[in-house]
Amino acid sequence: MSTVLRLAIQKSGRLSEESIKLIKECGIEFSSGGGTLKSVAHNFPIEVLFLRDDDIPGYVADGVADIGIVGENVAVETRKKLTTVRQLGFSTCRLSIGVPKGMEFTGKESLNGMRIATSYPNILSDYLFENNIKASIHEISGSVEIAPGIGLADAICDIVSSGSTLISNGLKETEVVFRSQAILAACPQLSADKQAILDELMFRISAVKNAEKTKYIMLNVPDHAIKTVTNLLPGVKSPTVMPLAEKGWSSLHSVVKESDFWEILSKLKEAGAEGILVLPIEKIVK
Ligand code: PRT
Ligand code: ZN
Repeated sequence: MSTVLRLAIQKSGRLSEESIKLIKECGIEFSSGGGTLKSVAHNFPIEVLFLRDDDIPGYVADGVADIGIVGENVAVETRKKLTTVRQLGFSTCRLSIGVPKGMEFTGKESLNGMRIATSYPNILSDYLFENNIKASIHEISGSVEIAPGIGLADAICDIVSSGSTLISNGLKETEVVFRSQAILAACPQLSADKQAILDELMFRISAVKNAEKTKYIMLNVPDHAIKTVTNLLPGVKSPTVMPLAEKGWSSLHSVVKESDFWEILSKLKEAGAEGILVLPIEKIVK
């Protein structure tokens, strides 16, 4: 039987949708609906396992799965031996200290002597150790944010994204303990065959990630302004310039970062550019 790489992703939760989308954008087709526990891709040597996120680091470290997509917070907390292949840029969040909003808090030293409730005792104890803070950790598995209100703890250390959960529980965010995003993690010992499949997958993921937040731009430019406009559009290498049927005009094609686009738009117009088209890009192979 030919080698298949086993990829573990979250079955249902905050990581699932983006994980599935990423793999599908890599051109890998597999079914992901319903209560599927595993699914074999039909056009790439990969098998997808659908698991609870907390189980992914252990499965990957033990080699039950070869690679997995999981939050850095979970990967680091479990202290499993994993290789971080790359960060994936989604499910970003932070692990922060929250204290009752009326509490005086002047900095991390204020944590000395406190009881801190968390589901992340390992990450928190590393943080306290590194910052030379003596506090006690109260491990709880869920609804951490209610701990101060019921007198279980003085402060909490929990995942924050928008911050609204803290606010609605009468807490304020103080110190950021850890910043997290989804990562692709691998078992430290992969066979050469599996490593080759992973390399191909990584190549595809890079192409998808390079294309994110970039746009393809096409615009008409009077020939005398080509140089000015070219300088405004760095592109992958340099813009493509093609003559238009109308004499004295050319069409320029290039790639721009979406974040730069609005800034250069007015400069492009000033330089005489017209008929500006901006299109999405699916993949960029460098
Ligand atoms: O069932 P399973 O065990 O697989 O899933 P889960 O319920 O344990 O995890 P899930 O799906 O909630 O989160 C998976 C991963 O998403 C986490 O490990 C983080 O890496 C990442 N992530 C990103 C988040 C958040 N954002 C997030 N906001 N995980 C949890 N939250 C929770 C947080 O615990 C808190 O209760 O959302 C609340 C705070 O959100 P805000 O926006 O109010 O600040
Ligand atoms: Zn979980």
